[in-house]
Amino acid sequence: MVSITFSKQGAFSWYEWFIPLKKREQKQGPKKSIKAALPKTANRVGVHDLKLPAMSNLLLLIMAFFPMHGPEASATTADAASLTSSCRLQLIGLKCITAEGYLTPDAIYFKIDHGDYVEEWPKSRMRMSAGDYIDMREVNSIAIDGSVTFNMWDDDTFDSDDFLGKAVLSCRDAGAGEKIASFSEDGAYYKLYYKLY
Ligand SMILES: [Ca+2]
Repeated sequence: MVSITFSKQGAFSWYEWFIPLKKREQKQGPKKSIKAALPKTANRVGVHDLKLPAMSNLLLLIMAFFPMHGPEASATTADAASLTSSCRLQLIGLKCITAEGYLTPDAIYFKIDHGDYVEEWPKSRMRMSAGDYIDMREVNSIAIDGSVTFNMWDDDTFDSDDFLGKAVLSCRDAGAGEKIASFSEDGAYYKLYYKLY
């Protein structure tokens, strides 16, 4: 039996930690990878200060303190990477807090930079003044490869268009629920609500 001292106050026996696991093993068979993943010596930093977690959280704790190496860990990392490499973007809405222009509504459009190409969207212009909100939940979702950059522009009729800011929408936020991108160049202030999944 391996016993590891975490502090002067006492020692933990790994066996005590795994008693519930032992009970599970009797029903489901052994889970050898858990013990195999444990190093011979433990990092002393902070371990003792942690409350003993519920068994369901224990594995997460162990993985956080003792990063694994080897084929299993590589597969896990690859899975995580593939989860963040592509996703879908659903726009929710666009809010104008402060318009760039003050005599006429802004004529908003985006240049969406996908990395290997840029598309202008929408083809029409979104006329917006302070306080306006455009519901975009009916807009078709689009596939994202890693991330896209939304560049917001105000289409001016008689001079060059005004750049109102940019935001990177990343698949790292997939599943994180509603997000907000702010555009605040040139005196304007817009909020784009969206989610990635
Ligand atoms: Ca303008």
